[in-house]
Parts: sequence; C-alpha cells; structure tokens
Amino acid sequence: MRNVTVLAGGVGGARFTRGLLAHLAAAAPDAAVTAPDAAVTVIVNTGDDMWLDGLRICPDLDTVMYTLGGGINEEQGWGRPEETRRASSEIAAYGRGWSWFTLGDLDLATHIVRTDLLRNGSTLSEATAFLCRRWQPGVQLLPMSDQPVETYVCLAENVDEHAVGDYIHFEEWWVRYRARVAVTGFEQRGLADAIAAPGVREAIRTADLIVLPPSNPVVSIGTILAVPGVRDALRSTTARVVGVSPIIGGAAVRGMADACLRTIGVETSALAVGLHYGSRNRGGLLDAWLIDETDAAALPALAAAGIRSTAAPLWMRDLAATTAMAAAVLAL
Ligand code: FO1
Repeated sequence: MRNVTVLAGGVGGARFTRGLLAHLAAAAPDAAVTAPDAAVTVIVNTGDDMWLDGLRICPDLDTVMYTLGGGINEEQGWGRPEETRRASSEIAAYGRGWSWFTLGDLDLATHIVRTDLLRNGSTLSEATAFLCRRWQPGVQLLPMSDQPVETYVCLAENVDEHAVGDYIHFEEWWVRYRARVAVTGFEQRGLADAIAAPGVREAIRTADLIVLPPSNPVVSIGTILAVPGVRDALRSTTARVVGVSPIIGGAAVRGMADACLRTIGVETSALAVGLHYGSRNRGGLLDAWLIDETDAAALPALAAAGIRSTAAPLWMRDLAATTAMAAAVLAL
C-alpha cells in the first residue's frame, strides 16, 4: 500500500485518518521515516469556511490539522484544549462577531496567521502548508480548492432575525441552531468558479486507495465531490474507492448528518448512504462500503446494488477503534 488519499470533512474524517496513520505505522514499523512506505494525502472540505471578524476561518482544515498534529480539543473535536475567550469577549463587547461561535484565544492565532498569509498573496494551499510546518500532521493536507466555496442553507421557517427563504451560512445553521431549523436545501456559493486545488486531482489519480471516511456525506464529502473535476478523477482513477458509513444503527454518529440527509431526501441509514454514493461499476463512486455490525442486515441489499460491503465496529471511541477501522478498510 503506497499512496492513500482521504476525502475528509472535520471530526469524523480527522479521527479516522488518525487511526489510518496509526495502522500504517504499526503495519510497517521499520519503514524509514524519511521514505515511509505509505504516503497519506487528505483532501479537506472548505465549504464550512467563512470570514468572521476580518479573519478567514477554515473549520475542517483546522480540525484535521489540530487532530493529526496533536493540538485538538479532544472532547470537542474542534479548537484547542485549555482555551480562553478573552479576545472574543472583547469583540462581543463591541457588538461585533458571532456571540454563539467561539473563537478561542489560541485558535485565533491560526486564523490571524492564515489571514495574514492570504492577504499577502498566498493561496489557501500555501497558507495551509505553512501552518502545517508547525503542526506536522504527518499527511499532505490539501484544501479541496483554493477558490472560496461557502455552503449556505435556505431557511424553511422564520427564526430570530431571519425569514423563510433567507440564506444563512452553514456555520450559523450548524452552530447557532444546531441544524434544528428546517431548511429547503444547500447552496455551495463559488462552486462554479472553483477548481480543484493543486495536487488534488494528482492525489486521486496516483492513489492506490481512496477512502471516503465517516464525514458528513452531504456538506463535507458531498461538497468535495461537487468541485469540478473531482468526481471525474474518482471515476477514472485506478485506485480502489472504499467508503465508511457515518451512520450507525439509523442514527448519525456525530454532528447532525441526519438533518443534512433529510434535506436532500436520503434516509438516515448505512444502506441509504451507501446507495447515495453508489456502486462504482454502476456509475457511482464505491468499490466497497464498510458498515457497522448493527447494520449487517443491509449487506444483502448493498450486494444487490453492486456494492461490496462488510460489517465491522465503527464507533470511533478511541485510537484503538479507529486503528481497527482503518485495518478493516485496508482489508476490504
Ligand atoms: N462548533 C460549535 O459547535 N461551536 C462553536 O462555537 C464552534 C467554533 C469553532 C471555531 C473554529 C473552528 O474551526 C470550528 C468551530 N466549531 C464550533 C466547529 C465547527 O462548527 C465544525 O468544525 C464544522 O464546521 C462542522 O463540522
């Protein structure tokens, strides 16, 4: 196994990739650090990104970078541990910013440095590579695109200062309203003008294995797949494409993926998401699909749909669990 490419959103993708790195390290303990026998590239969703307080916030890139670089707030799955909120409290005192969106003092440094680089002509890819010099995530971390793509949701009900039909940024829907306000759909603004970031299509073309980890299949994986050229690259690569279900026992493992799936009319089940991604030999994406043991009853229907599947424990409760999941993916 030489090149593995992961398409990731935030927490689910980051935790899976941490297990993948642990598994690869254990599988080849004597691999020279300089020339490891497996290189991992993570292509990250940037649809959650936004401008806030004059800073460019990249939630999924930062969650992957912090998680793999050892700087993540583990129980939150985002931001830094031992955070303080002195600067954001001062911003709120001026009546600016999003009072319901925590920009911790340590986390702010990442946004300040990234924004400084962007304002001085760096692309998002270059700024990300610069930040990774400090965090050393052990993977090549690529934004899906260097052009801004921001996910907005169209409200289906009045809430606070918003009315039916208003579009609000995904992060407002996700964090302020916990995805509990009905929406009629998602809009990825900037998508038409976006091109895959440098190295993205190459990482898909030259991979031996491509993984769709248990990230949000709609707003994270779905957004990456919507970047012009990505789906075509996935269809034509010689790599095997293996997905991991983000749904266990009919419920989203984390986050509110069920609210997103409902919005696009996909049932919240391991079977439905597998069918949503589709079988590669029937015009879809998947060569194989890993589901949790509690969903094993779906295996015959998945096989009938041309998707080779197997069941394994998918609760990412700790590093040992995600390492075992990665092993199951590689075995599949
Ligand atoms: N998620 C929350 O639930 N509350 C927050 O206040 C919050 C702040 C935040 C700041 C920076 C950042 O990179 C991520 C942050 N997140 C927060 C997580 C964010 O909503 C998620 O990482 C993804 O965007 C959705 O999966």
